[in-house]
Amino acid sequence: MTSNLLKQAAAFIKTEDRFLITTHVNPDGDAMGSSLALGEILKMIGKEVVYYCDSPVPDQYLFLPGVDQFTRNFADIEPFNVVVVIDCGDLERLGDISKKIGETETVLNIDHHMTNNIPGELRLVDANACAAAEIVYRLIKELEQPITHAVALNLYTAILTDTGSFRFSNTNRAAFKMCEELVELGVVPQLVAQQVYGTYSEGRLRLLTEVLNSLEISPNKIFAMVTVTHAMMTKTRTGPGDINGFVDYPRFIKGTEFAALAREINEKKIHVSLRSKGKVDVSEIAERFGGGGHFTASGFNMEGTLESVKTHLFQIADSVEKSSQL
Ligand SMILES: [Mn+2]
Repeated sequence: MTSNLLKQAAAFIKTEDRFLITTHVNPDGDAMGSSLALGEILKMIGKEVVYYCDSPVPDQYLFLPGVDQFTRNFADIEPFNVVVVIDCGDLERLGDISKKIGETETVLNIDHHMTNNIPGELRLVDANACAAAEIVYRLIKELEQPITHAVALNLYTAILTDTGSFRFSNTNRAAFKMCEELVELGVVPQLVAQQVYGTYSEGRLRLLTEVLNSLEISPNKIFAMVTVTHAMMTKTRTGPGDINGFVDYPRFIKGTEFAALAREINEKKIHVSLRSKGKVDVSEIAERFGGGGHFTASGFNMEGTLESVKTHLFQIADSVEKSSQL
């Protein structure tokens, strides 16, 4: 992504009045924080902003300044000139709003996924960015706007969560540089960590025990997976927003190279999240099934039952070992 592109995007923003900001279903900290940080800045320079996300805001992100402005009501949204798509590489992951994308509005695409099929000319896509928040940060600097406490809190949360608390391979120098500035501006890391990681509902913890019990490991030990069924969520009174981060657990096992969490969307459709320790390119695996993502974090939807998806994934685990030097 060139600095010229940033300049173009900033110049374009100045000429427009009304922005719809949207992000992927089952939003994470980057989706929420990046959207709110940019929206707050746009408002500061006199723009009208509407936030839309197809899924409810997960409990652990309800503390983010401005988060109550997110709407899920499609009918409430009046026409807009610009739609800003943040942290989403796949049109399908936008949910209902994807039908509107690219009709008449100009699309500003802000993302850090390696694969990105969002239509539109204004593409601020950088796979080397630690989070969409890094690109939002650069755009804010280009717009020469001050970072308020609310913006700082949103950006910090986005970077903290998308880097897995500075543990994942996307953790870069920019992440630390930005966070240093954001802490200087008043963000208290301990308080954010408490909100994000210390506010499990009883249901979420009970769901985690069910999910961990579903653990299966491939015979060659390089792949581990867990599953989430409808029955588990009904029993624990939880929803898809409660499984954020659970896919990390099978990856924690010593010796595994990649891991999956497979969740029943309905009886015939499964969502699979994939994570890698860095040797196996899981975006390539997701692409085979029509999905995408990053080298170490990706996902896809697949028609079929949990059992059929498992069979496919274990076959892949077998072939990955044979085709590489793991
Ligand atoms: Mn992200």
